[in-house]
This record gives sequence, structure tokens and C-alpha cells, in this order.
Amino acid sequence: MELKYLKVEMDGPVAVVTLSRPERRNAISEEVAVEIGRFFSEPPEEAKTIVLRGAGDHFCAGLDLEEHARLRRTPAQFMRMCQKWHWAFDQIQYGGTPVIAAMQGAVVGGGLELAAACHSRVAEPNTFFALPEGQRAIFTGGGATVRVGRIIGPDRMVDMMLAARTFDAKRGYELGLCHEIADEGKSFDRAMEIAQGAAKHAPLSNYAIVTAIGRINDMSTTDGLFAESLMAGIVQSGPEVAEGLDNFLKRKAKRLEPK
Ligand code: 1HE
Repeated sequence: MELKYLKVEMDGPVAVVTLSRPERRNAISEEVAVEIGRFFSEPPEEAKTIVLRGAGDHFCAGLDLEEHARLRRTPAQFMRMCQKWHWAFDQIQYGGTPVIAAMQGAVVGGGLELAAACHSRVAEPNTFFALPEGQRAIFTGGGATVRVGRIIGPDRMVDMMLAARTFDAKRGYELGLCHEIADEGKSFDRAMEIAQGAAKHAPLSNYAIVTAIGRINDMSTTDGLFAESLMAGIVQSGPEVAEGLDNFLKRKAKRLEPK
């Protein structure tokens, strides 16, 4: 696959994907959004998990404001553009392969929408989160109302945007915008550790974890419980199940401990 803005390298079973537009702070133009969607809809077959990071000092500065100002998009054009972002970020969230975000610096606007589509998010002490759309006279269009609203709650998202709040890494952690804060400069190493660990899971378990939980939470309780039982039935028919259970029963697997 020919890629202009994403650099992809394999490290064992992990595909390392670097959003590489540091001179624009990894801002997302229409081409970038489409490239993200194309890549995540067909990741390399050998990739069991994926780490997504941004080149340079920032994860992602969101919508390419220079392109947006230049194109003077009509309402219909902007709506279509937002739908491309929705499609692209859906490929991340529901593509079936776990995606771990390694974040430093700005995770703002569309950058936060991108991060929110990832399944596990590692920050650094210098990471910050914001939705500055109101300050730019626009509105979120890359899925924040759905994904960020679910993570921090719609009420807090409204306040975050109205009060133009910028959350530091610690506050972001408390709110669930990141799941862990690694040491300075170490978010990538930690994301790789998580990705290497998750790559050892049975592929069908990972598929269920990343595709079923989000969807089931869109369902009614009755439908959700039914869908969960179906998914559980399918996953436990996978070839790795006997081995996974045996490893535990024969004490070959590590016991769980808090970390
Ligand atoms: C950009 C962008 C961008 C930087 N589009 N070019 N997003 C924002 O409102 C965030 C806007 N950006 C910033 O607040 C800052 O750039 C950062 C905090 C991310 C980084 O600061 P810094 O000091 O490291 O960099 P800089 O000097 O501000 O920017 C370096 C260059 O990147 C500069 O270009 P240059 O030609 O002057 O070198 C910037 O113009 C360029 N740059 N951010 C285009 N976003 C589907 S709807 C989603 C809606 C949104 O995402 S709204 C939020 C938009």
C-alpha cells in the first residue's frame, strides 16, 4: 500500500504506525484522513497489534486548519469530510486489531478524536488534551461527540468545550482520556510493551475485545447480554482455547497480580 503520511514498520508481531507530518504537528488534512482509513481497513496480515504514534513533539494537532481555511468548505462538503473521518476512525476502533496510542504533547481537537478511537492510550507527563473547536468557530466532526462524550461524559465534554479547558496528563488520566502515564519520552516504549503482550493473546479473543465491547454498549441490556453470549461462544471455539486454559490449570501461566 502506497502511503505518504503514515510510516509503517513491523517489530515482530506489532505494526508501528507513525503519523509523519511533524512540520504541521501531524494535523489531519483530507488526504491524511483517507490514508488513515485505508491503512486501518487493511493492516498487514502479520500485525497482531498496532502502535500508533505521532512524529515530533506532538501526537496530533487535529484538523488541518490551513487546508480548512483555504478550501472554504460548504456545509455539504464539510459534512462529507466529517463522514470520511468517521469512516477512517471506525476502521481503527472496529477493524479487529488492537491499536495502542503512544501520545506526547498535543492531543487536541481531531487529535483527541483519533486517540479516542484507539483501544489503549499511553500518555507522558507533557501530554495535554483539549477540544478547541469552539475557539476556532467550528464544531467537533471526527467522532468526539460519540467517543469522547462516552469517555468523559457528555456533560463534562460540554463544559470542557465551553470553558476551553486544557487537561494535563494527570487530569486526562483521571478522566480516562489516557489509561497510563509513562515517564517522559517513554510512551512509545510502554505502548510497545502493551502491544507485545496483547499480541500473545488468541487472535479471536482480541477481535472480540476490540469489536464487541464498544458495540454491545450501544445495545439494550437484553440485546447486549445476548450478543455477549454469542461472542463468548464463538471465541471459545478457537483453536488456542484448550492451550490457554491448560496453561493456567497446569500453572504454566502467570498468576494475576495488580499492576
Ligand atoms: C497546523 C496546525 C493545524 C499546527 N493545522 N497547521 N487544532 C487546533 O486548534 C490546534 C492548533 N495548533 C496548536 O495549538 C499548536 O500548533 C500546537 C499546540 C499543536 C503545537 O504548538 P507548537 O508551538 O509546537 O507549534 P506551532 O508553532 O503552533 O505550529 C508549527 C507549525 O504547524 C505552524 O506552521 P508554520 O508554517 O508557521 O511553521 C502551524 O501553523 C502548523 N500547525 N497546528 C494546520 N491544526 C473533523 S473536525 C476536527 C476539528 C478540530 O480538530 S479543531 C482543532 C484544531
